[in-house]
Parts: sequence; structure tokens; C-alpha cells
Amino acid sequence: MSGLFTLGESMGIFVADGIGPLGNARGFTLGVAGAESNVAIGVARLGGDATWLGRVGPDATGAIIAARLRASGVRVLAVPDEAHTGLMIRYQRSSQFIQADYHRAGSAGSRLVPADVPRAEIAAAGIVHVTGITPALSDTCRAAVFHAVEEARAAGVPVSVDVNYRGKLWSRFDAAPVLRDLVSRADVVFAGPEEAALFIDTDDPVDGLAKLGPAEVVVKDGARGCAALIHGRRYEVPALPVRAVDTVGAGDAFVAGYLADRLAGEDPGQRLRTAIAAGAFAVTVPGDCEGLPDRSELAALGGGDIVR
Ligand code: KDG
Repeated sequence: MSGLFTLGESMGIFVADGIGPLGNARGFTLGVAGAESNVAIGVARLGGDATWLGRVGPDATGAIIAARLRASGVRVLAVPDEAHTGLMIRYQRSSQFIQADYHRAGSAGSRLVPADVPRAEIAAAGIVHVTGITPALSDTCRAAVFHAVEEARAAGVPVSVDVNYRGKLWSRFDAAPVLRDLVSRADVVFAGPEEAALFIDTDDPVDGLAKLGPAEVVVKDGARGCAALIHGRRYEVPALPVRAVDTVGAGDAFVAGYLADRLAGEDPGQRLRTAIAAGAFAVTVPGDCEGLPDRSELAALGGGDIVR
């Protein structure tokens, strides 16, 4: 196998229909959430091989997660656990503001341990992708993430990290040293400017992240596009003008676009164009992973210009 290997927590998500306070919701749509599984689905939809590893509980939500990921073309390594599968509730409080509540403390996904990480799978991967969410879930999750990263490095497999700081899971103070450590072990890093500012002290997030070691640094900046430093060369790609209806999951779509093209052997400029287009596509569709496009859908959207 030479595809993406990723690990983390996937949850069931109840998304309230309509706009307004949660108590006014008349119905909910059940979906699957999880930054790492979103990236796996995104890579699979773009034609790449993708494997997701995580713990799921003995409940309908766990079964739905495994089934939906498989239906999206992701190879699922679901470790059964006796705890409940984590849940999220998401509602659009106003046209400008989305609120998400986690119900994941003590969940199956938070009970991942280093022994769950299969060495042979890691060694055979084309890239191992982790996020800064998983280390926030529990001590064993944190150990599992660092173990996977070190197994990959020992096997010469590139490591990708999306910083993905989640303020509802841990403080900036607790997160900063862990995220910095994770990034310093990565070959490819993705971060927003505010996330990078958690643990670097330069004004230029691209430079600051690159100084920690990764040869491929991509700073995603939403509607402003992205800036990157890839093997010593700078790139800037503007965002595509689309009408956003739901920005959640756009960062994962962006990462999936970049990594799918990296796995396919595309050059950095093309990877960034695909990332921008996948992120743009994702914001036009409601849901965490429902907006992840396939290649023909991406082609319909078109690509942005690269400014060097
Ligand atoms: O990136 C979208 C994610 O935020 C979502 O799917 C849920 O992984 C998630 C999280 O922990 O917030």
C-alpha cells in the first residue's frame, strides 16, 4: 500500500436544520465528523488510497461511522471498544456563526493506545497524516499519535501534521508545547495563521513553521487563500470566489487535496491548486465531509492562479 494512513477520533454528528438557537431546531441530520476521517474520505474521493484507524463503540453510531467511511472508499481499521462512540451537536446560531458542542469525554475514540497502531501499515504507507486534535483527547491518544509519527519516521515514511487547534479540548498553554513538538517531527505541516501563532514567535507563520523543520509548510488562510514554502520555494495561491454556505470541513478538504496530489506525484503548485479548489468546493456544501469533491466535480469548479 502506498496511500494515506491516518488515525484519530470519528464521531456521529447531529446537525440542526435551519438557523437559530438549538432549542428551535425542528430536525437534525446525522452525519460523520472527524478531521482525520474527513481527510481520508477526501483523498479517497480524489482517487487515492486512504486508510483510517480509530476506536469505535458497540453502538449504532460506531457502525454508521465504519459503514460511511467504507462507502466513501476508505479502508477502515476500526478497533472495537466498550465505551460509547463520541457525538457532536452542531447548529447554525446565526448566518455568521456556527456553534459545536462535543460529547466525547471518555468516548471510544479517546481510548486509542499506541498498541492499536499497526507498524506494518505505517511502514507501507505513502504518507502518515495526524492532527493536533487527537493529542488533546487523552494521554493514551497523545502517546498513540507520537508513536505513529515515530514509527513512520523510522520507516522513512513522510509525516503530515494539520495543527487543528481546538480550544474546547485544551488550553493554548497546554496545547502549545505539544503542537510545537508534533510539528517539529513533520515533513508536511498545515496550519492557520492563528494556530501557528500559538507556538511560534515570528510575524511570518510560513517562516516560523519552516524553522521548526518541515520541508513543506502550508498556511491555509480561508478566504484569503494560502501561502507555502515547499523545499525552499515560496508559493501564494488566492482563494476561489465561491458562495460559502458551511465552512466546517473546508480545512480538511484542503489538506486532502494537497495530500492526494502529493501521493499522485504532482508538483507543489498543482497540489496547492487542488487544495484550494477542494477547500472552495467544500464550503459550498453543508456538512463536515459531504462537500468533499471527486476529480470531475473539482474540474467543474476550476483552479486558481499561482502567484510566485
Ligand atoms: O475539521 C472538521 C472537524 O472539526 C470536525 O469534523 C470534527 O474533528 C472534529 C473536531 O474534533 O472538531
